[in-house]
Amino acid sequence: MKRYKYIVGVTLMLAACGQKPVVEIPLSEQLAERMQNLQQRGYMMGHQDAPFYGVKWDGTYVGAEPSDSCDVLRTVGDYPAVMGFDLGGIEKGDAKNLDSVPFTRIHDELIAHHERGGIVTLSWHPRNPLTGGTAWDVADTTVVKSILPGGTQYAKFQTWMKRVGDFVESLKTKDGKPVPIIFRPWHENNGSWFWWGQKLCTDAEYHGLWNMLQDYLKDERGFTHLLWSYSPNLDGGWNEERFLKRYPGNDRVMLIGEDAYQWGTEEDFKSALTADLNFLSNFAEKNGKLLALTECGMKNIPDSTWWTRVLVPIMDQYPICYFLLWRNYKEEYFGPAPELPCATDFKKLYEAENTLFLKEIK
Ligand code: BMA
Repeated sequence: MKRYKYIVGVTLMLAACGQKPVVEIPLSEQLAERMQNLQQRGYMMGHQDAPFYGVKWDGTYVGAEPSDSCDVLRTVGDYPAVMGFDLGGIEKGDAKNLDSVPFTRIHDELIAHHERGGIVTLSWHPRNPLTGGTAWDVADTTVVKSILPGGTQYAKFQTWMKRVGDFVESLKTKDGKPVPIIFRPWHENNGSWFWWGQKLCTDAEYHGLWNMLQDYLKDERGFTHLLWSYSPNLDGGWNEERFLKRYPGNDRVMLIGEDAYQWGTEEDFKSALTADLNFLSNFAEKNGKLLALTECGMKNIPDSTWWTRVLVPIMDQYPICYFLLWRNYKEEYFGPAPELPCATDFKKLYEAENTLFLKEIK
């Protein structure tokens, strides 16, 4: 990671002397350095789909202007530092994503968050290219194979990648600069609930899938502003041998993390997350990668002190850059809202010195 500092330092020196730097630092590396520096001060708070809807309100997606509302803002008076958005549906040329948010709104809100100084991340829940079902359609185990070279759905998937590429390319600031994005495809791949999951493809097919998308966006489209993030699901049993089986490789990944939800007991969650973070933080350190909880939470927060009692004491022990709570939707929410009993606990989390929200990272 020190490399980023060096390159940025040299470039700034040259710029100060009025000279055009020889090397242009990729935006993804500039973002990595920014995140690494911020990590020295603590971890950023992130929220999925923050500006579109919340537990008690629905933006109804009208109007072209980015909104100024979100549940985190309503609860603590500050935006999350990180906002997550999902591309599911873009592959078919749909006007709205899988959660009914128009892509025009995603486009505007993502840029707006970047322009207000925040950090943005994109996930993708593409439909099943073989059956036409959702990302969760896992009845057929030949889907990944079908989109790789020689497969029956290869041509179709090339079009799907192009649509992703076109949307990503459209994410530019007013002065035409690409917005740096933490890009997080093919997530939770150690589970078997997505068509790219553990039992749905071989290790080689998973690598083929990852590489095909990455090579397309990186080499064919020339995108250097994507910070590639690898995020399997909470596992509880990582060791190097198991983890490396589907890890895309050090030259292909800048951030590692995992999606960690408490679905069962608190004890199980705590022990699995602690075991995973012991492994992941060592791996990240050894290989010069950023570390994050790329998704996390407890659905509908039945325990109103869950964040400060369960999550925070674990996160405090590791060099995590950010944690991203999943979306706040009416019957399924993971973040705070002023109307909820967990609001008090979230304010406590907000006030802790090592939790970073937008105002603290600008
Ligand atoms: C899942 C759920 C779904 C949603 C999907 C993509 O975890 O929240 O309701 O469609 O994420 O956002």
